[in-house]
Amino acid sequence: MITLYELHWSHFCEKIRMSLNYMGLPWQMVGIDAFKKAELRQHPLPPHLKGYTVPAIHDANTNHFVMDSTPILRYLAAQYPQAPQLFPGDQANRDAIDAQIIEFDTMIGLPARRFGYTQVILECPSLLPELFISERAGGLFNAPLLRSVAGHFLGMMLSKRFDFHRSETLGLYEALEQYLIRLADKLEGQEFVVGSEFSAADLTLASHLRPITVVPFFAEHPRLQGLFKRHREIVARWNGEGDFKYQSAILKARQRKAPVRRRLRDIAAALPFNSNGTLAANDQKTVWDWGMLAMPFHYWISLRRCKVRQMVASAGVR
Ligand SMILES: N[C@@H](CCC(=O)N[C@@H](CS)C(=O)NCC(=O)O)C(=O)O
Repeated sequence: MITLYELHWSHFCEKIRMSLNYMGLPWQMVGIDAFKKAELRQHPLPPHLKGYTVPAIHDANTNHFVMDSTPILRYLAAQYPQAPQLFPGDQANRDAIDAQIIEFDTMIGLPARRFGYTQVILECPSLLPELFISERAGGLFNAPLLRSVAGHFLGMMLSKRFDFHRSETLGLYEALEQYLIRLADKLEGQEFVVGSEFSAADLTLASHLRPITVVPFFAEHPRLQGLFKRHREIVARWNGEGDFKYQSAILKARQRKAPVRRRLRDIAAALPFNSNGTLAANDQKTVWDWGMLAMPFHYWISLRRCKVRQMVASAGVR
């Protein structure tokens, strides 16, 4: 049996769940505590990685522990060649799928995570304690007032870890927008992301789009609807669990308040991420250093730059 260690709402983990379902392998999931990561620490840290992250798998059939989503896919494909193939076709096609996945992990997976969490912070920050610390202190953080304070505190920690507050100065929304428009144009009229067969590249694209389904700037973008259609079809088939908690929480929040949108800007920007060859880039920063002192400012001011609450999109706001 394969055990998947995960944070259930993570799109990198959804990528593995869908891949295991696609391959038809027996597997079980174990949710981890993101602060302790005790289940991961029972295994030695793979030497090429800087710290423990999820998804990670332990395969009891081979006693292998594999961390990082694309190395996990490579392992599964090599270990279970009789199962439906994540990397089908000849060697050139397999290499192209692999390279495409690493690019998506880096160019979509990282900024999409920043924007998804930012939207949660802006529209329903009290979801954060439920995601991260609902079991702590006998459920104390589920009490209304504490939950709200803890939500902002966790929001600040996450902003420090992933630099959410720098997105607007980096032009990151526009950079991902431009990347996705190019991708949408390229995939128009093309059934599969790579070659002539369904592959892990299709699953990866579908999972990495999920966080930005809650960001009106992307979700309502007239030129990105083809990508979101692909996302919906693939997750319905290979995941089938419906909305994630953050999607439902944001929908609920929007029944009370208008969504948070962005003022549109006409700027050219490039994504500031580079993969390390066969390993995707990651963007976690240290939380507890002197930079944390500036976080209240960044959390309440920089993070909210360009953002506006508005019921429907207009010429200058989406
Ligand atoms: N490139 C990695 C990304 C993994 C990653 O960053 N996982 C996040 C969850 S989305 C994590 O474990 N975060 C824990 C932390 O930041 O300490 C992959 O493809 O698996």
